[in-house]
Amino acid sequence: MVKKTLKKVVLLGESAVGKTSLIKRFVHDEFADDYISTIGTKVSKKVINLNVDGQETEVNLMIWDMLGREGYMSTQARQIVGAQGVIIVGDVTRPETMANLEKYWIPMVLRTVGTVKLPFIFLGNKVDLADEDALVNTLDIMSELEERYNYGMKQHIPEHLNTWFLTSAKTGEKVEETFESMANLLFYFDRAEDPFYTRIQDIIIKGLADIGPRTTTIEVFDQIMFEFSEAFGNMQTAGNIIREEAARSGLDHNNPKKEKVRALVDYLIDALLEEQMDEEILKELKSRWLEAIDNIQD
Ligand code: G3D
Ligand code: MG
Repeated sequence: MVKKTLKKVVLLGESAVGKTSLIKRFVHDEFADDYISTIGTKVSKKVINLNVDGQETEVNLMIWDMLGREGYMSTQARQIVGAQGVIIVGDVTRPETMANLEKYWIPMVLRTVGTVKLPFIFLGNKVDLADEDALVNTLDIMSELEERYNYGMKQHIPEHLNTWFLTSAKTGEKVEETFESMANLLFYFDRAEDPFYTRIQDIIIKGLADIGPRTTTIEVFDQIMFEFSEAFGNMQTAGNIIREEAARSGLDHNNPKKEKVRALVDYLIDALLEEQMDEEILKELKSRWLEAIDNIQD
């Protein structure tokens, strides 16, 4: 029997990076130079058939195109709600749009979707126009994004697919592969849990009962996560922030490195500052965390 699933996927990224063109290319297999800039959202549908471990699955993608401009935060956030997959697009000929994948779009998605773990696919579009510099810059960004946000994901999808691509809506390069990869990731995520989030919950539960000195990197990292969650108040949101900031620090939760934990401390303190917490208290908290890191023995 064919299993059927319906999934909402949104395309995000600055205006004119090529979101609408990519969807047109994928859904209708055409590229129109005179296509009118999108106003608001448009939803297109396309079916992808998968066969994973002998199980036939029909993934119905509902693809949301949207108005991509910084500053329309609430409109964008509303449209991300309920999304099961996110494709974040930059234009390789405009480096600032590539930098904004991580600076703007990823944090925005993570804050909007809360505890839900979503598959991300990153695109550098307009590769048909790329020069050498643009390619080098894009490849750098992509390898970092893959490491931070899609670590280990590639092994769950067929070998010819990936979690990032250099695409061209104009020539069609890697457009099909983008959506095929998304369908595969969605299928995988259906069954997966978020190991990082499970760990944070674990720490919160265990942390409540735990006492005694912390001397290894993992113990100190756990302590920081626990105290941050306590200071923050809302455990779920705290967990999201930790996950997001840990990714930004390049911290691998299975094997945390002292220097990455140190970087994380800065981000977490910033997050608490944003919550209007007392600066004196934060100063104390920060120096305690840094001291704990200095005293790590492993
Ligand atoms: P958006 O939906 O992200 O805002 P659009 O972006 O799909 O509207 O594309 C913006 C402009 O970039 C359009 O040009 C479109 O034709 C062009 N474009 C999109 N993708 C590609 C690509 O892969 N290669 C090239 N060469 N151009 C692309 P206009 O001139 O209509 O503004
Ligand atoms: Mg558009």
